Amino acid sequence: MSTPGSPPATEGMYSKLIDDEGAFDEFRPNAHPGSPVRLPVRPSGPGLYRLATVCLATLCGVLLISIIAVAAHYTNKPRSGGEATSALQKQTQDANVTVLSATINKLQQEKSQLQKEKAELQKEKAELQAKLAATKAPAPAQAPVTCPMNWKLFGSSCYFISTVSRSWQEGQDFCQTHGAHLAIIHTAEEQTFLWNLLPRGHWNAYWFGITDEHTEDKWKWVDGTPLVGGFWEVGEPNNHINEDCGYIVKTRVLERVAIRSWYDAPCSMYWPFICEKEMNTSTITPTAH
Ligand SMILES: [Ca+2]
Ligand SMILES: [Ca+2]
Repeated sequence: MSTPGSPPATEGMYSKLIDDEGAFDEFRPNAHPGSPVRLPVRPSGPGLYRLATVCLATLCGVLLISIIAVAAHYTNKPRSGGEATSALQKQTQDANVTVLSATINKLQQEKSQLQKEKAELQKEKAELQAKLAATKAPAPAQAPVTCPMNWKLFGSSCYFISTVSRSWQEGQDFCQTHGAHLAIIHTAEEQTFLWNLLPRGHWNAYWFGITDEHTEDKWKWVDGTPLVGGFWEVGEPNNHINEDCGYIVKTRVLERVAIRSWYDAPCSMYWPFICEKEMNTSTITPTAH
C-alpha cells in the first residue's frame, strides 16, 4: 500500500495514461500547467477509441441489419397474407363458379325437359281441340238413302225379294253379284218388315243368310257372325233331312206370325231368296227377278 507523499507503486502505470495533449485539463482544477497530474480511472487512448468505434459501428451495423430484416419481414408478411387471401378468394370464386355452372346445367336440362313436355302438351291440346271442334261441327248433310228399283229400304239397308228360285248358295251368289248378300236379320222389326214384303201362299219359302253347314247346330250368318236368338218356328230347326240352310215361310194361315217363321231345309232345295245390301257402300242397280 502506498503512503501519502510517496508515489504509489502503480504510479508508473498511471503515468502512462497522462494526456500529453492536455485534453483533460478541465478535470485538473488544482494542477499547475506543465506538471503531471494523476487522473482518476479514466481509460483513454487511440486504440480504445478505435475499439469502441468498431464496436459501435458493428452494433450499428447489426442494428441496421436487424431493422432491415424486421422491416423486410413485416413488409413481406402482409404481402404473403394478401397472396394467401387472394388464393383463398380465387378458390372460393372457383368453387362458386363450379356450383353455378352445375346449377346452370341442371336448370338448362330442366328447361329442355319442360320445353319438350310443353311441345307434347301443345300437340295433345291441338288434337283435343280438333276433336272438340269435330264434335261441335254440324254433321254433314247426308243424302237421303235411295234404293235401286225393286229394292226396298229399311233402316240403312235395301232388300230385294227374288221371284225366281235358286239353291241357297246360288241365291247368295246372285246377291253378291249385286254387292249384297242373303239377308241378315237381327231384330224383330227387321224380321217383321221383311215378312210384310212377302206374299202369302200355300208354302211361300225364301232363303235368307243363315247356315249350319260347317258345324251342325252352330248357325252362323253369311258374314261369319254367330246367330243369337232367332225367329224359328216351334220345333225348328230340326235338321230333319240334313237341313243346313235357313228360310222364311209365309202361308195363308193368318195365325202364323213373323217372329216364328224360320225353318231349316237342305241347302240344295230351290226357293226364292232375300238379298240385303247395306247402303253405306256404293250404289248398285240390280235387275228384278
Ligand atoms: Ca242343320
Ligand atoms: Ca227343319
